[in-house]
Amino acid sequence: MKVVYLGVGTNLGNRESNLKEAFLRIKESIGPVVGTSSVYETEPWGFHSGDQFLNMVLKVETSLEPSGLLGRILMIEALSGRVRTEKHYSSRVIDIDILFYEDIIIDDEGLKVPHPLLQDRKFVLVPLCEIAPDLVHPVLKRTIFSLLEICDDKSSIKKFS
Ligand code: PH2
Ligand code: MG
Ligand code: MG
Repeated sequence: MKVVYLGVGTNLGNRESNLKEAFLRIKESIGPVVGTSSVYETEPWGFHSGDQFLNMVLKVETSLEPSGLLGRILMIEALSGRVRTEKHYSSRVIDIDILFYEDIIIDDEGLKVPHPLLQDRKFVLVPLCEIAPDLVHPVLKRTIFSLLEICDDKSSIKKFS
């Protein structure tokens, strides 16, 4: 089994049930969820919208290879009613991002791991730091705790549950 960290976010519809549904689908089609952060209410990062996000991070065990994992994620997003239209950021019912896949580095057109912007986003670092403060970023060679310490993202993020 491989250990992966997934970031989950939603800012449309019934956000709490979107997260619950994603959690169940991840458990069923990716693998056992062995770590769960709190849920945070966060301001949209990188675009303007009145719709605040709920974000959380999950630690999941899986036997899927990275490409298979991405396939399952896209399937779960589609089943949850996600429609991909614009190229830029926009509101969405569910977004599931691969933050880390073991300590593997992937730099393909369609898949970049670790997630290339995770160090810039408090909505990822704060929940991640709750469940994996000592995890070392394989490219930046720093722990999540220290990445959070030096992150200058000023957007608002507060515990929701
Ligand atoms: N996801 C984005 C862009 N901006 N902002 C917040 N607060 N939460 C997100 O999950 C998020 C975002 C792109 O996936
Ligand atoms: Mg995302
Ligand atoms: Mg995504």
